[in-house]
Amino acid sequence: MSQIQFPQDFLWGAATASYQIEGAWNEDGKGVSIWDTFSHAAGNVQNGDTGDVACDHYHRWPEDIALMKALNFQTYRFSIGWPRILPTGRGTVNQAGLDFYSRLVDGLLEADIVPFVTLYHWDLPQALQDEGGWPARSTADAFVEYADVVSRHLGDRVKHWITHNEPWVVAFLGNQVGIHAPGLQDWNAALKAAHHLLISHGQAVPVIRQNSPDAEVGITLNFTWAEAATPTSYQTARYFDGYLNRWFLDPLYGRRYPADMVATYTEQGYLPNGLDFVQPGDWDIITAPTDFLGINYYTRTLTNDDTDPHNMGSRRIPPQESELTDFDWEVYPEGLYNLLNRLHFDYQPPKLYITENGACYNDGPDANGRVADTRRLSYLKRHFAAAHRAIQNGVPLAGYMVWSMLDNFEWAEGYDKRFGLVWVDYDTQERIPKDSALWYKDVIANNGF
Ligand code: IFM
Repeated sequence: MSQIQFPQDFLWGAATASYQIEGAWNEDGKGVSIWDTFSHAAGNVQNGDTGDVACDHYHRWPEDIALMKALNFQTYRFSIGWPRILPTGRGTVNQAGLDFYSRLVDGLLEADIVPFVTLYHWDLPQALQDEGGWPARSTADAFVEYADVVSRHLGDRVKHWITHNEPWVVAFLGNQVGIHAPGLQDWNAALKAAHHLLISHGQAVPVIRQNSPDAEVGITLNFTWAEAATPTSYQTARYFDGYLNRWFLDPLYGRRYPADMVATYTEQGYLPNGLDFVQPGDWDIITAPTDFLGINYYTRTLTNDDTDPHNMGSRRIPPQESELTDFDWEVYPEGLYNLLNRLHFDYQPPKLYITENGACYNDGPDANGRVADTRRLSYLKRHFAAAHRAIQNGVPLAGYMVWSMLDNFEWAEGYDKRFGLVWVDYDTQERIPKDSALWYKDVIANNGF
């Protein structure tokens, strides 16, 4: 008998993203993405790693589906590589790309696994970057064209759609901090990118609905739980909440951009022409009703008097006694509990899914080929329990997707950081379910633990 029982129909699974696992970077008519360009340029990714081969999922997807089935997954969240579908971002459609995802969706359905599709998980066609990327409004139009092509083709079988994954990361890590593709350091460009990502989301929602009747459509944001360790750093914690959470949440839920952040960005000179990128009608577009909010949660932001609000790197000051993952992120399940309550009571999305939660631990196989990742198992157990407590408070949480199904290409960190439930040997492409995966299999079977 489980002590923690999740609601009936709760959807359990795991997530990945195209560039992080597929490989086959230049096969079957695929165009070049900004991550191909960025990872191929020296100095951008640890060890010069690229996604050229990654987990070779493009060729090994039947084996990967069999693994998911063996692990009891009920859903699989994956993203579509835009340059596989529209190699130059718009116009000519690459049928081979559509066929790949069509086979993947059919394979999942045959295995009784619900396909949960993300349209944009960061691999923008390079041709669109050459025309200005997300800071250019025309990229939003191209996204809507892409969303139309994909949802027309897969919409009969895919019934869960996420427009964007973590638009904050796209806009700010890519265009302001510069550690992600395309590698710019320009605040104003990042704020424009954020707006155009929101616009493209709002414009795509009705298009997807039209092409995929009865589907659920939503967006996934990355969240932090921002707290002040000292009373004097309260403003700094609030700044990080605004920068990371509210800049996207508020417009999506009808509150427009948060006034405190607009004032700060104006003072800093990041908005020399004000919000000139906001056009008449934009707020109506951005607030297109959605069916769910996707939540990606990993850790909290804890500020103290040394935290510099204008330095991302200084935003996490874990207390000395805190437990850290192998990415040095603090393990803080209470942050997930707090966040779920806050989102439900403050913004009221009709439904929530945890579309990513998990941890980087680099444990590998022992002499017997077993991967005893006890720390990941413990991390997941405590976060599942936190989510369960939130459900008991009335939070309409409908599913949980662990990041990630496989160890994979962790962006600027390359292959050094492992988040998978399943170990990947990048030389042989062997997959080994870790102890956490075997435990998770039972959690799914019992709908609790
Ligand atoms: O690997 C990423 C993923 O692509 C987006 N969310 C966070 C994960 C871990 O950093």
